[in-house]
Amino acid sequence: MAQYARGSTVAVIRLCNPPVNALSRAVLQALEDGLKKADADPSVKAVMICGENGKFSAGADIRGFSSPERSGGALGPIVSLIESSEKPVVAAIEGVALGGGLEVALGCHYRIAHMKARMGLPEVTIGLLPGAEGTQRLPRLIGVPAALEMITTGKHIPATEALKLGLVDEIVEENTIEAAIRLANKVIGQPLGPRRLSLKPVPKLPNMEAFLDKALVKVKKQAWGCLAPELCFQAVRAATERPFAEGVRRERELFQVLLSSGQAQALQYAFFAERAVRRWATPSGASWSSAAPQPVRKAAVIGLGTMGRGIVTCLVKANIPLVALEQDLENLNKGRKAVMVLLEREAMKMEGGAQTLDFHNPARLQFTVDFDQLRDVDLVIEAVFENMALKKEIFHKLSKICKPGALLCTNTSALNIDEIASATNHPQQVIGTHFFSPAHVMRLLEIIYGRHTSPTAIATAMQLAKALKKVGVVVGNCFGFVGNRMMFPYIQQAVFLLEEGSRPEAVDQVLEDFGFKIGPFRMSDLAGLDVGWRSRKDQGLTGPSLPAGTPARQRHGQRYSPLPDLLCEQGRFGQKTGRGWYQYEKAGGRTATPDPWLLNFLSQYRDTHGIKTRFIDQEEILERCLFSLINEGFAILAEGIASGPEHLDVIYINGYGWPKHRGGPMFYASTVGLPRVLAKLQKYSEAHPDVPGLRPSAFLKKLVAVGNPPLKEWMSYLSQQSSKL
Ligand code: TC6
Repeated sequence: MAQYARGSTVAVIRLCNPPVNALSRAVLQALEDGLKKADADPSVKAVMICGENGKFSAGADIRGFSSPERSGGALGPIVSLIESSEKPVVAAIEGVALGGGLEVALGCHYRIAHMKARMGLPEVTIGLLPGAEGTQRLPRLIGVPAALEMITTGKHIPATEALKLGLVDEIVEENTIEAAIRLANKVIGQPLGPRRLSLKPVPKLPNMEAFLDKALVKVKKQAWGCLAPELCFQAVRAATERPFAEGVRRERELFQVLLSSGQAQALQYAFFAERAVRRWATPSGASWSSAAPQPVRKAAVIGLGTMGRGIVTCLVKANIPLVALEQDLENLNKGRKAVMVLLEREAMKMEGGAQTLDFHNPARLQFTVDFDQLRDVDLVIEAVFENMALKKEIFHKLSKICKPGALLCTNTSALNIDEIASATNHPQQVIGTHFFSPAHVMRLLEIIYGRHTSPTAIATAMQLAKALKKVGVVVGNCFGFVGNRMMFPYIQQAVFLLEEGSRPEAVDQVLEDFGFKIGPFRMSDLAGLDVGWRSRKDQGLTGPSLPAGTPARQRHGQRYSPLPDLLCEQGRFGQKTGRGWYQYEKAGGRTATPDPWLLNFLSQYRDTHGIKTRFIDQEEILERCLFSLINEGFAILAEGIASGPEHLDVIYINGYGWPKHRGGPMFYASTVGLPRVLAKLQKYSEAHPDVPGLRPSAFLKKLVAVGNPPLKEWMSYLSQQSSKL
């Protein structure tokens, strides 16, 4: 709702729709009524619009975009109504003014903001554009370059920057509402024409065309298959080419295109999925609503390899005092140097420079080889080499040294949390925290509870994720957890496709065209083929422990491809050795080019194993890779390893480069239609009966059998599953 109140001469309209004053239909109606009332009341000389609870408004109600009675369409005319008022209207911006909220403020004749307020037009991030005339007003106010940047990236800007850009007229440190009322009183009677943005020309640039052409190239490059940034660009371009009213018409057309695109739905689903996973729950009944986190006043990181360095960096950035431990002085000094380089770089990026990151102070960041220094920490993150014996040894030590309540986290991508916990006296405090490389950049934190992990431990790990500005997703304990477990069949299919006749660049291209930032082979070269090789040797799938007489392309009666092992035996570990699935300009090089050696090698391999090379089309590549990954997702849901499809999607978007505009693998499956996914899996499974990853999961079959229900209903069918699942 919007509350209307009349002071002596200034009418106050307060947007109120907790928690963020989203502009629902009811709010818009009340806003319109308030404006009309103020207009009709001769004693009112000016109007002030503000938001309830220190927040102006986070924009249109995103949930409303999927309902037939959409709230968005009504906003443009209301913004026009504000602007055309014969009485001055002042926006008092506190907290946030985002999307439609900022568009309302752009309709006002004056804008005054609190120092700590943030503003932005983030519609692009949910697959839309500022469709309440924002693409036409903003360039008129702050110029085309700054408007384009805000509209095509959706970034939020602080009030100080808004003032510099001319987006707000004034910023205040104290009471914004009082300041806005003062301003409103001051401007009564002043001409409003110059304050109406729709009447202003778009500021000219000497080389507008050239500027726009260059900007479009940049926007397309960053969009990575996502429609909204380019359509946002086109709407702003219209502002530079057409009068206001025509620009608005163009904006509406483009808005409709986006609104009906599947991408907007996918991005809006992703927005809510990210928020839904905060409300975690486990099958044993522990949940976010009853578990309280314990405070983390001091932490420790063990191991300063690539992962440990990134983890230290994010803890320092989160202002958590920290002890960083290595096994010996040589590794400690190497690790310390690398951490300092990372921190210097991060400090440069932060507002205020190195002053804001206090990492030279040993009381905040201490490097040591002495385990005794861990006695008083509240939380330890172990980030050593992926080796069970080593991890158990460390956890045994930790359980003796750390104080009884300390949370003991292991950064592992696949190892059994329960086995690690068995080395301690406090298994309830042991939890998996799977960071993604580079740990100070990637947003995902997979949080894995073991059999004994306490609800407090889970809540504390979730709280840590929030402090580190990461998305924490709580999942159960199984090999590879959620992310890597779903990745195994995907990678496996990619390699099988090579055996059958495809090429790394063909497979990568299909998946990159789908929207992945990087295809499976380029990714494997980047991560290093030796990592998987080591794990397969540990599992006895290859190397000296493989029993003599094991067929080359079979393990435990299932199809196996030794191709990655053979590459490793040749020293082809990927980028680090300059050769992998591709060749690189040098060891450590980044530019992948197809390697004729590999083509030759593949052809000999096929001859050796009597595989008839066949042409594999793009559809088969895409379906076999993606549907096998999705199939594993259904198995994960059925086993209760994750509590909903949103968890899998949030993991994939934030940790595995899944294109957000496709909403995550499970959302994608729902858009493809489960009957189609099932039919294709059945077809591929019949062609490859020795590949379990292609065998449709029982849960997928069940969902198809009950009529392909919408994603949000999937889990309700699980409780009705037979115990055979
Ligand atoms: C638009 O305006 C288009 C206009 C053109 C029309 C023609 N709607 O993120 P939080 C909910 S498009 C509905 O946890 P924070 C959110 O789901 C819109 N709900 O808090 C959550 O609910 P839950 C353009 C919304 O402090 C709760 O509020 N605007 C909306 O970390 C708290 O949110 C945007 O894209 C909404 N607009 O961050 C802004 N916004 O508790 C989107 C939030 O049930 N919002 N909710 O899970 C944000 O970026 C952030 O929410 C925030 C607050 C920065 C406002």
